Amino acid sequence: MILENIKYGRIRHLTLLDPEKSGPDRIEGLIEFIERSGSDAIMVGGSTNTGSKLVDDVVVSIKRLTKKPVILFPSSPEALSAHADAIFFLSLLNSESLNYVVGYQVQSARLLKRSMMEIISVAYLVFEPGMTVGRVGKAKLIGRDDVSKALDYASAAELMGFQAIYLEAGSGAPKSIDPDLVKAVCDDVTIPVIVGGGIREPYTAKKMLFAGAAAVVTGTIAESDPSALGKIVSAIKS
Ligand code: 1GP
Repeated sequence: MILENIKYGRIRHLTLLDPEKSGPDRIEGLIEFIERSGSDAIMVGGSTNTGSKLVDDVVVSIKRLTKKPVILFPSSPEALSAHADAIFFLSLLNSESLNYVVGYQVQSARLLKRSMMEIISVAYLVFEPGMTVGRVGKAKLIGRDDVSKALDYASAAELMGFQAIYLEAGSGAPKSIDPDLVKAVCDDVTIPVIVGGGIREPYTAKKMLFAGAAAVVTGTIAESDPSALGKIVSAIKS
């Protein structure tokens, strides 16, 4: 089970691939790098308005090239593929739009229940600067060091029964979330905490793990500098 593997430290680094940027021509090279880096799992998603055909094609290609688990990270109820192993069933709790909190989930829930995928309910909290997901998801951004607000949301997420919390600074963020805030959240909740957005340096990734994060996600680095991915994964696992 993927959630169990995240919880017990068997999945500590996840690579996010955006289907729009990881088309069939690039996917083979990217998977080769991911394999060599030692990253534990692959997330697919990220861009806005990605159609299900493209997501499905990318997931099928990835499954053909690697045995690593593939987890959907959908930006919309259309960005799904039954060929993935699991889905982060996200609720963007600090969105001002009900669609991102529960509306899109209502649209896809029955379909997902009939799939073979592991469904992992994740409270998705978007922090400053938020980048595209902050804008598109109409997030009321949480300050990257606003511990009190982060604890309010994280505690609510835990009491509402989410299986994990994802602290997101936004893909391509110039700065990650403050590791001290990550520590405060991890100390306060019993569910696994996943951190992503703006993590490009091995020491930043390591700090997140020291802070108590169960897993770290990197996306941009795999697309812009795949060789740096190995250094991040090694730092996490050292
Ligand atoms: C986005 O947190 C991920 O959801 C990855 O962010 O692209 O900045 O690594 P980066």
